[in-house]
Amino acid sequence: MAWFRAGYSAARIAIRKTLCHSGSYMTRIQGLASHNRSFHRTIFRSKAQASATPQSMPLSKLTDNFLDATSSVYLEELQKAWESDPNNVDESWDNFFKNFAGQSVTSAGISGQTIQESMRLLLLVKAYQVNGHMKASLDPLDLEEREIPDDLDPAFHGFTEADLDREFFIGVWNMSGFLSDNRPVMTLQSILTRLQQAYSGHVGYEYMHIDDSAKCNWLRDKIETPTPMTYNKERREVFLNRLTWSTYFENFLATKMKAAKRFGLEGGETLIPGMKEMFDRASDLGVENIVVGMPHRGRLNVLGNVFRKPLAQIFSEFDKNAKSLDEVGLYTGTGDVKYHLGTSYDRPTRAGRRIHLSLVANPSHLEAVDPVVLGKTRAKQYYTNDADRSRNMAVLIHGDGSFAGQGVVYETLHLSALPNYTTGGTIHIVVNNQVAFTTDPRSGRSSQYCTDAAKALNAPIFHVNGDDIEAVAYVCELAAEWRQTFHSDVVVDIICYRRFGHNEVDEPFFTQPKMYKVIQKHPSSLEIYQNKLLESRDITQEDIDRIHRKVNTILNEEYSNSKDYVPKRSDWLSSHWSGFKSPEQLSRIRNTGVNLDVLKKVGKAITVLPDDFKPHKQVKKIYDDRAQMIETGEGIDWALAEGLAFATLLLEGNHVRLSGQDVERGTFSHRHAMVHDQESWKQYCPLDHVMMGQDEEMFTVSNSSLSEFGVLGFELGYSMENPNALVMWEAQFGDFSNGAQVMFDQFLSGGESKWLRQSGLVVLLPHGYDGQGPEHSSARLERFLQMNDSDPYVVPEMDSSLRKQIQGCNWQVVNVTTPANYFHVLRRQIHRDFRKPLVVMSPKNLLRHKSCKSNLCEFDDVQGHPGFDKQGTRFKRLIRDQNDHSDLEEGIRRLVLCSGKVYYELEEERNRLSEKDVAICRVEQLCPFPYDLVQRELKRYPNAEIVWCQEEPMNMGAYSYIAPRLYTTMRTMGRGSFEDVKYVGRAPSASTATGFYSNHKDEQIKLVQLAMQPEPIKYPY
Ligand SMILES: Cc1ncc(C[n+]2csc(CCOP(=O)(O)OP(=O)(O)O)c2C)c(N)n1
Ligand SMILES: [Mg+2]
Repeated sequence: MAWFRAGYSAARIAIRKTLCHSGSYMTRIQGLASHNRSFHRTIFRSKAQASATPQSMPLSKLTDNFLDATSSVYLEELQKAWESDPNNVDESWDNFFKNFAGQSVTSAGISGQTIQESMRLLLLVKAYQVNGHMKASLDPLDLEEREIPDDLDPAFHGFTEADLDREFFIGVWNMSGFLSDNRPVMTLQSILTRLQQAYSGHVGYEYMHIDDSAKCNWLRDKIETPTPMTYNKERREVFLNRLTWSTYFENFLATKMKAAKRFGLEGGETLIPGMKEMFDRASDLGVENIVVGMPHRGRLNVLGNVFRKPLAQIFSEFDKNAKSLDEVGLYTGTGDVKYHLGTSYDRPTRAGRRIHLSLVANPSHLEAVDPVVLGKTRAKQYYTNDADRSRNMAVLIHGDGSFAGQGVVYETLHLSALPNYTTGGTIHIVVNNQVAFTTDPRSGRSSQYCTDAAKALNAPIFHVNGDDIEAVAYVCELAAEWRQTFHSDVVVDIICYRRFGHNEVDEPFFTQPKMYKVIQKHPSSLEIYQNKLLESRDITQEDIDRIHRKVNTILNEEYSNSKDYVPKRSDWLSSHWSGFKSPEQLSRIRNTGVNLDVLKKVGKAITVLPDDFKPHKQVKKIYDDRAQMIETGEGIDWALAEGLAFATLLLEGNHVRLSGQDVERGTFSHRHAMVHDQESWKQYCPLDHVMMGQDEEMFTVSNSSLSEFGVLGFELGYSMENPNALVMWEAQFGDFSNGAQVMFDQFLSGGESKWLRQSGLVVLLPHGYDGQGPEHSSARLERFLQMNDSDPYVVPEMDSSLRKQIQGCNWQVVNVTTPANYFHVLRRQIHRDFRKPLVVMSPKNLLRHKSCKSNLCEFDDVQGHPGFDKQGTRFKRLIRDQNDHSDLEEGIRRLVLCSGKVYYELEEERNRLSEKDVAICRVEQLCPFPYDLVQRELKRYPNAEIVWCQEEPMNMGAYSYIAPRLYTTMRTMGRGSFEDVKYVGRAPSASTATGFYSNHKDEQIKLVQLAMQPEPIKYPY
C-alpha cells in the first residue's frame, strides 16, 4: 500500500499546483505556512474563488483507496477507469462503485443523483470527519485565526447553491454515522448543517488518524447522530450547580487570600464539572478507583470540589502560621507547598455509588508525575485482580505548554499499550489556556495542537470550547466511554483561557496585552451558562440566586471553621500499609537467611527447564551450571543469588517485579530470566514456577521501552501502592539513569520527607571501571550519596536494638561485592516494617568474576555457617578483611577501606605482593554509613594508616561522602583528624573515565599499587 499513498501525495501536490495556476487559490496557499500553530482568524473564501474549475490530472497519478481521496477530478477519472474495467481501481473503490450503482437505481427520493455526485458528497463528509475540527469554534476568546482547509467547502467538491435542496443518498457499507448505509436520504443543506453541527461546533474531533475502522465507526456513531445531543433540565441544573461551585471556589480564594499563590483555574472552571461528569460516567461503567495526576493549575479546586477534601482544611493550609504537627511518633517530614500534596477520598457519584479517588503528590516538575500515576494504577490492577483493567483507571491532567513540551509525556504515552505497563487506557485532560507562563503557543510548540503527540498512539482527541459546559461534559463522558470500551488512551483538550496571570501576583499584560484586553471583557463560563439557561427557560433567576446563596454560605462557614481547624494524624499510610512504621518508630532488624531445604527446593525450581524445552545451547549451559551450584552449594554467582532472592520472596507471598531495558536477558547476558525455545520460539520463565499454580504476574520480569524517566517513574508509582512487593528498576548502564534525574531528585530522594509516602523501590545501576569508556563506567555514585540526608558530623544511635539509622535516612546506597550479600540486601528490603528506596551500584565484570562467588551456606540461617553471627544471617553492611584477623592486630600498618569491585583488584595485588600488613575492608553499605562497624575495624587495627581507595576520580565516587564520615568516626575514637583520612584513587577529572583502554589499565594498576605501597600515603595532605 505504501506506493499507493506515495502516489496519492504526489497527486495532491499536483492538484494543488494546478489550482494555484488557475489563480483563485493563490492567496490562501500563501497564507498557510507560518500561522498554523496557534489559533488565528479564520479566512473565508469568496464565492468567486470557490468556483474555480480544476484541471484534470493523468490517471496514473490518482491511485488511492477511497478513504484517502479528496479530489473530485480524481473521482471522475477513477469512475471512468472503473467503468472501462473494475480491475483498474483499488478494491475499495470497486466496492464503492458497485454499492452506489445499486443504490442510486433502487433508492426512492434520489433526484437524479449521479455516482459522481455521490462520490463528491462522500468526500465532503469525509473532509469534515478529517478536518471539521479546523473550522470548529474552539477558542472562547475568538482570537483563533486558522486556515480552513479547502475541502470543507462544498464548492471544492463541485456543489453549487442549486444543489442545496436536492436529496442525496450517501450510505457506504460497513461505515457508521453519516456514511452508514441505513441513513435516510437527506438534502444537501441538511447534510451540511449536521456536518457543521457535528464536526465544527464547540467540539473538534480528531480521530481519523486511528487505523481501526471499528473504533472510528464507534466514534462516528456518537458524533454523527441524526440530531445534535442535548441535556435535559435536570442534568443542566447539575451542571449549573457544579460550575457555580468551581467558579465561586476560585472567587472566594481570590477575595480571602489575595496575595497567596494558588495557580487559580479562572477561565478554565468547566474543568471541574467536566471531571465530575467523567468520573460519574466512569463509575457507571464499572470504574471503582481513579488515580489522578495533575499540575498546579486548578489543583485546589480539584481537591476541594472533585476529591471533596474538607474546605476548612484547604483554607487552613493558607494560614502562614500553620505548623506541622509535633505529636509523638507522628512523622511530619519537611512538607511541601499546598498545591503539590496528594490525597485520597471516596467520592459519592451521581448514581449513588462511591468511587475511590487518589491524587498522587507531585513536584513542580511538570508532567513528571505522569508515569508514576500509571505505575500506581497498574499496581492497583494487579492487587485487585482487575484482569480486564476496567475497575482501576488513570486520569492525567496537563497544561497545554507542558503537554507539548515535556518529553516524559511521550514516554508515558508509549507505555500505554505495552503488556507489562498498560493500564487499559489513560484519560488525558488538557487545561489548554493557550499560554504557558508567558509563552504563546507559537513559541511553545511546532505542532498545530498541543495534543498532537497523542496522535502517534492512535488516541482520539476531543478539542472542546471551554466556555461551553455542556460540550465539555459531553466529551468528558465520551472519553470515559471510550476508555471503558477500548481500553486505550484518549485526550480531552479543553480550550480555555487564563483570566489572571500565571499566578495571582503576575501581571499578564506585560506579555499578552492583546489577549488580556479580550479576557478583561470576557464573561465567565458561569455567566454564559446562566444566560443560556435563562433564555431556554430551563432555570429561573431565583434558582440561580438560590444556588449562589447556598454555595456562598458553605464557603463562608468552612472559612470560619478553618480558623480552628486541627490537622488530623497524617494520612501517610493507606490501608495496605497499616502496621508499617514511620521513620520515628523503631522497626526491629530482622534476619534474612533462609532455611537450607527451602533454598535447595526453590533453587531447583528456578534452575530447571522443561524436558521438551530447547534453549540456546549457551543458555542451557548456564542453567546446567546453576543447577550444579545448587546441587553442590558452591560457587553461586550473582544471577543465581538474585534468582534465589526473588524465589524466596515469592515463596513468602511477595510480589516481585523487575523492569528496565533488556532486563529479561540482562544487559550483560547474565540473567536469562526469560528463556527462549530455539525451535518453537516459546518462552519460559523459571521464576514463574517457584510454587505450584503460581499466578503468572506474581513474578514479573519485563523488558521496557527505551525510556529511563518514564519507566523509572512507572516503577516508582508501582512500588508505592503496596509494601509487600519487591519492585526493581534496572538501568542498562548506571549512567543512563541521569535521563531520569527528575525521578531521583524530586521523588525518590525526598518523596517520603515531602509527601509522607514510602517506597521500597530498588534501583540497579551497573557501575565499575573496566575500560569501557566515559559513558559506561560510572553510575554517578557521588550524586546518590550527595543527596542523602545524614549529617556527616554526627554519629547516630548505632546500638542494634535501638538503631533507626536507615529509617531516619532518605535512601540507602550500596555497592555490594558478593552474591550472598546481594541476596540479603534484596531480602532486607521486604523483611522490615518500613520501606526505603535502595540504590544499588550493581556490578558488571563481577557477574562472571572467578572470586565473586558465594556458597549456599552464606544464604541460609544455619548456626555456625559463614554469615551467621549471634543474630542470625543478615546483610553485611561492612565486610571485614577476609584474612582471619583477631580483634586486635597491632602489626597492620594500613587499613584500606573500599567499596565495590575495586576490592577484588586490591586483594589480587595484595596476594601478588604477599602483603601481610595491609588490611582491606569493604564498605558494602555506603549510605547510611556503618559507623559502628567502621569503629570496630579501626579498633582492630590501632596502628593502621587509614586509607579510602576508590577507582573513580576524586571528585566522583564515594570519596567526598566518605571522608567527613570517616573523620567523624575517627574523631569519636580520638584517632586523628580530617587530614589523617588518606586517599587513593583517580585524580579529579571532568570526564568520568578515559576512552582509551590502555590508559584505563595503567590507571587501574597504578591505583592498586599505590594502595599497597610500602611508604605512607601522603595524599591528599
Ligand atoms: C519541568 C518544568 N519546567 C518548567 C517549569 C516552570 N513552569 C511552571 S508553570 C509553567 C508554565 C506551564 O504552562 P502550561 O503547561 O500551559 O500550564 P498552565 O500554567 O498554563 O496551566 C512553567 C514553565 C516547571 N514547573 N516544570
Ligand atoms: Mg497553559
